[in-house]
Amino acid sequence: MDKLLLWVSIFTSLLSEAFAQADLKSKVFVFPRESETDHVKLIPHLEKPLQNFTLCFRTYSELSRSHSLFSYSVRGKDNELLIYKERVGEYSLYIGNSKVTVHSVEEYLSPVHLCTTWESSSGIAEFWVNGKPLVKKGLQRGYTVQAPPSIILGQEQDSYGGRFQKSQSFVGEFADLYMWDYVLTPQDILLAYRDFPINPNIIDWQALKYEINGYVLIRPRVWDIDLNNKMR
Ligand SMILES: *[C@@H]1O[C@H](CO)[C@@H](O)[C@H](O)[C@H]1NC(C)=O
Ligand SMILES: [Ca+2]
Repeated sequence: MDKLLLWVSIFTSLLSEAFAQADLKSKVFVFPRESETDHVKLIPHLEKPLQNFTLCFRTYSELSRSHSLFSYSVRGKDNELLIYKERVGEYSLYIGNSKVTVHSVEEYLSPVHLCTTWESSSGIAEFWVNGKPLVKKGLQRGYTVQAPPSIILGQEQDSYGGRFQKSQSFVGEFADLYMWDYVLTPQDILLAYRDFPINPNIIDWQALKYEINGYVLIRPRVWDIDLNNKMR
């Protein structure tokens, strides 16, 4: 019996090492085709439920149809925390299956830096697009986002870790994902926008634990090299 337990624990530690951990600074995940399978699974540093959070990332995509940007599901609730792009300049945040939708002035085919914050005590949700705040909305005041989650990039979960649909998949480039268990100050949001995120304690793009499934590649981020040939 003791031997069995030993083998079980060795097997579990091998399993957890099957996930790569890497510094993806100045790199992107490329989702090069539309599919209902290709995705990246993320392993967050998160054991406790969430009362507050901030989530930031960049995308560069040709999609004009609706698609999933960040899918966080827990057992029994697939849309526990979901960021969904409805169309160019229109984003929805789902918390515990309720949603709010916000609008921004945005150019089709330009890279987007998006931050979303939510605070349980007020229910206030804030979106920041390319360093500019959108109109605040509120949802699920007093709610607690459950953990542990299954977090998937590239597909939208309709069950814990699965049931994807091609029509909701992400196609394009995805980068600079950071997540905190509190609401960042506007100053810190702007720092994340300028590529200096401060102490992301749930997900850190510079020490990312992930597992690629299907046709997803890691490539340098080239879409914001400026004329002096330096990264912003
Ligand atoms: C969430 O934020 C509120 C203030 O906005 C704070 O009072 C509360 O302690 C925070 N909760 C956690 C778990 O950090
Ligand atoms: Ca869903």
